Amino acid sequence: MLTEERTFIAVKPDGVKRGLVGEIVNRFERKGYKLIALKMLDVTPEMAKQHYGEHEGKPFYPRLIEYIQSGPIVAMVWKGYDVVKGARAIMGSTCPNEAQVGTIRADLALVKEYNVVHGSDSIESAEREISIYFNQDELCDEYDNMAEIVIKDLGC
Ligand code: IDP
Ligand code: MG
Repeated sequence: MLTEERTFIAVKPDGVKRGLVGEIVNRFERKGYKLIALKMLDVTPEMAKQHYGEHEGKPFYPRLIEYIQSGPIVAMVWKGYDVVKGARAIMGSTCPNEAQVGTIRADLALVKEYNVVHGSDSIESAEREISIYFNQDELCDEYDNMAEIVIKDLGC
């Protein structure tokens, strides 16, 4: 039986400034994932540190913290079957030149320092990241998603 998960996806400040929000949302939407939350916000220093705590001490950490606060982000929660892994596949590898052609980062980004999109790397990270950016009452899960209906109809 397929199980449903949630993941945290964000269009990073470079993606917002370059006008790529619609393009990036579209990649996840057309796959069939269910959008259950979306908002634009300025990341605070506290949020940035919580989000990227795992990278503290690495050479690129100070620039990463600066980058994620360099303009508004578009924060989202997506739900679906195996969505954590599937969303990472749609995003592509961290370094755009190593990412598979057809992925967001391969198609839309040049360097890993400005790779336009974030996506959680595990179910545990997803739940932690969702709680940094959203309150429970901001998640809108009470509607039907067509892709889920089709899958249920097929009896998977
Ligand atoms: P991910 O975003 O693909 O999960 P992580 O390794 O978690 O990649 O790194 C978080 C973010 O930090 C990356 O998306 C990228 O923006 C930045 N980053 C990662 N590695 C480097 C690096 O070696 N140099 C500069 N920036 C990096
Ligand atoms: Mg990561």
